[in-house]
Amino acid sequence: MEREKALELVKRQLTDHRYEHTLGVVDTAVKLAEHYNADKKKAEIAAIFHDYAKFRPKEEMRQIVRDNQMPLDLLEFGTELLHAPVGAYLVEREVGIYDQEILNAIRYHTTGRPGMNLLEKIIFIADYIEPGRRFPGVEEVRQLAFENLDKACTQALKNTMQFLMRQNQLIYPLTVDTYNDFISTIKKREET
Ligand code: DGI
Ligand code: FE
Ligand code: FE
Repeated sequence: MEREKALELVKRQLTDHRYEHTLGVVDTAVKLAEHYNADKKKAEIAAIFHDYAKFRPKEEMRQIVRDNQMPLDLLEFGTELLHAPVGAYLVEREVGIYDQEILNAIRYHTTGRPGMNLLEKIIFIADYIEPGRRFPGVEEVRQLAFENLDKACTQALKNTMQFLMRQNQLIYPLTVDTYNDFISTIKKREET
């Protein structure tokens, strides 16, 4: 799909602020794809659509989770998690994107998952470091992103979990699994 067509389709789904965030994610994801020799076109499309479902009514998202064999525990960990898997579903159904790599990058952009591939890591980290992001610790992850993508993901996950814990929020088990997977992968790599 052409960039301009994709942007037009997603703009209608988002607020102006969230659209600006999306443009930042696109720019960052394409730069990371260039840097790490990933598929730039897939990175661009995944970034454009990563928050496609962000403003769907909560009940519609819950219904989509229940009706489509998505993990039911998603419903117990707060509504913020739903837009990622529901986004992957809607981008396939409403936009007609069938590329599983793109859909998985959207599906796992909030929690990550163990064994993430390059495209998934790029979207995950581009979402975290795009120029509009201003939270504590983001500068460190911005630096790491172009030096060591796995360490950048680990740090982003750590920051997110610390943020959630400070607010007494639930941490979704997949987020913890992703963090552990990065830690053990990095450990093994440094031992050899
Ligand atoms: O959609 P964005 O705001 O661009 O970013 P995102 O998709 O990473 O979503 C961030 C939100 O998701 C933020 O409010 C924290 C929340 N979140 C991320 N991981 C978890 C989580 N919420 C819970 N309850 N558990 C998690 O593991
Ligand atoms: Fe998101
Ligand atoms: Fe986002």
